[in-house]
Amino acid sequence: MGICGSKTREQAQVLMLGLDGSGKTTLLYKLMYNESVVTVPTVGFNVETLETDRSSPSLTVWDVGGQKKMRPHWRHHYTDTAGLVFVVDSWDQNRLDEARKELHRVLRYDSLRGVPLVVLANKQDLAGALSPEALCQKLDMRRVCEGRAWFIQPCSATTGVGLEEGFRRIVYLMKTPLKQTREDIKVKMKSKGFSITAVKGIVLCSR
Ligand code: G3D
Ligand code: MG
Repeated sequence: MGICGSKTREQAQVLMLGLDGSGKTTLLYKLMYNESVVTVPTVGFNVETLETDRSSPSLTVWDVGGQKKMRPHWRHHYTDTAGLVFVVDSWDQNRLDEARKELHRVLRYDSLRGVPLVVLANKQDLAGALSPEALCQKLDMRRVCEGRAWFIQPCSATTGVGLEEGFRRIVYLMKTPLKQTREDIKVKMKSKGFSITAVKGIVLCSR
């Protein structure tokens, strides 16, 4: 499911969704090039490859436009998706209900059943941004993610804080059986020596 072998390298498709303006494109380019780019609303999609170490597949990250008119196209990307990243603007509480509805709609698709999810609680640099715990409640995560490995990662695409960690989490969840992830993820990651380093926009995961 979404991880295809090749002679050279395994590839896993990570689908990054979220409302328009949540910060998807900004965070992808911050992660890749450590640069703050001026974005325009994404029409269509951006695709970038994040390299990992050889024990993990490299990630093909699809940043699909989040405007209302683009959302019906999201489902065309579901079939080959090994990991889902849903970006939320943690500061804009006016659009949280809309974000919740879209997230729940995505998670109802059969082809995404059991696919691990990381919610990136973006824009944590802004005063008044909701905490991951508050988002967890507002997005009704525990109920809607029953039977799925998931994690909420606070981050800021502007400063870069939490971005690598978020993608490290999705790799971890993709590689680890759900039963295991139910235990304390933090402890497990620490004990496995799971680490990540960004070098010139390349993400390296090692265990
Ligand atoms: P999208 O790809 O999800 O549609 P963009 O979102 O990456 O285009 O970002 C939308 C706006 O949010 C941009 O501002 C961008 O600079 C801003 N943004 C993204 N991430 C963060 C963040 O972590 N913190 C803050 N403070 N702003 C962020 P503009 O002004 O260009 O619309
Ligand atoms: Mg965009």
